[in-house]
Amino acid sequence: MLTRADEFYRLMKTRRSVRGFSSSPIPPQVLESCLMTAGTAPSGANRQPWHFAVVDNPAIKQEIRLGAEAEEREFYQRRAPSEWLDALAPLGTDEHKPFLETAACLIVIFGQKFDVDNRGDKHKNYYVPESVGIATGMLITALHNAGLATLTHTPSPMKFLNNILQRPSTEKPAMILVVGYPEADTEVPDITRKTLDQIASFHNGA
Ligand code: IYR
Repeated sequence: MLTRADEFYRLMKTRRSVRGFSSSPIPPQVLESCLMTAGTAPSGANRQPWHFAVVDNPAIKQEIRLGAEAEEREFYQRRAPSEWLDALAPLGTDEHKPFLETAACLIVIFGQKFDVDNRGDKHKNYYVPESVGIATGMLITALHNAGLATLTHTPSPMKFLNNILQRPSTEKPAMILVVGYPEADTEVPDITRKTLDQIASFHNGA
C-alpha cells in the first residue's frame, strides 16, 4: 500500500500547469480513456452532472480564443481589483491566450444544473459544482498519468462557450481544460507547495 501511495505521489508532484503548448496531436483513445476515468467520479445522488466538450477543430478553438481574450481584456484592464492582479503577478499571466489555439485540444467542462428526460421534464441535480470539480480533478490526474500537460483556464463570464459549442442553457461552463504536450522551451513559475503540516491536521484517538 505504502509503495503504491508513495509512487503515485511521486508521479503527481511532477504535475505543473503549463501555458506554452505544442500542437502535437493527442492519441484519441488516450483522451477517451481519461474521460472515462473522469466519469468514475462520485457525484450528488449519482447524477453524474457533467459534460465534456472536446474541441480539436482549429476554427472552433480560434472562436474560443477570441471569446476568452475579450473577457480577459476586460478582467485585466477593468474588472480585476488590484489585490487580485498582485496575486497573479508571480504567474505572469495576461489577457493573451495563444495556447487556446496552439494546444492540441480544449476540453470545455460543463455542469448540468438539471437532467432533462426524454419527455422534456427537468430534474434538479445536486452538488453540481462539487461533483464537476471532483471529476475535473480526476481528469487532470488521468491526463498527467498518461503523459499529457494541462491548464485549467477560467475566463469569466463563460456563457460564450454555450453559444460556440451549442450547449443548452441548463448547462453552465465550469472551466476550459487546455490539454496537450508542453512546448519544448516553455517555462513555469517558480512555485512551492504547502507542507503536510500546513495542509492537514490529525485528530488521533486514544
Ligand atoms: N482568468 C484569468 C485570470 C486568472 C485567475 C486566476 I485565480 C489564476 O490562477 C490565473 C489566471 C487568466 O486566465 O489569465
